Amino acid sequence: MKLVFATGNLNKMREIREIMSGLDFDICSMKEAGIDLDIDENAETFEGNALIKARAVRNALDASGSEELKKAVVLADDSGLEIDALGGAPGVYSARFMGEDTGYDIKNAEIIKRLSGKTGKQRAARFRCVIAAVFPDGRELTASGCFEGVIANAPGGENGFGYDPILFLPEYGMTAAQLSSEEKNKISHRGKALFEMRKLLETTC
Ligand code: ITT
Repeated sequence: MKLVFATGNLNKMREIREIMSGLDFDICSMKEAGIDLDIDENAETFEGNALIKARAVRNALDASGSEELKKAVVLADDSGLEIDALGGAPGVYSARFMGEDTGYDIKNAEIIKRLSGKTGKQRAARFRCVIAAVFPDGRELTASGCFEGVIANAPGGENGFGYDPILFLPEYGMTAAQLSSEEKNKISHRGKALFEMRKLLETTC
């Protein structure tokens, strides 16, 4: 089955390929499928935005003229960091928090600053991910996953991307950016959502 991923985020795409490797899916990014779209993610939920992205790319593939791409299933990932002490922010605005072009060293430092004085469970946070699938016949599926932790007192680790250096995982005694990519993919929001989606695709198709 050909799967086209509706993401322009190269770090997500790398993780998606790692998680789906060895399976019987022919995976490509929207860029590799020749689709260049600026999608307005204007929903207020991860599920809503994942569906907006997947539907937009599905429509673009229909218009592409390629018979192979017309039959592809489009998948999209919408994800973000939810911090309890900030009322769930940045949440669906994770990529846009402090501006899309602001570096994650600055965004992460600002989050740590906003949590100053908070300890233990007051620092609870999690990554959430919703994967949406849109089929050529219009059917839609969604699957979700979450990755629980607390906001670290200081950023740590060089692996991963985005907010990984500030999500501290008490069970592992390290941040998400200190896990290897293999370890992160096994327990992450994205790993869990994709595992669920794989099962749905296998039973649906
Ligand atoms: P696409 O919409 O093109 O997929 P995006 O980066 O804009 O790419 P989102 O709108 O889903 O994606 O925003 C997700 C943001 O949440 C992402 O840019 C990171 O800042 C953060 N994020 C999501 N998953 C993460 C992870 O595994 N580790 C660290 N940060 C993550």
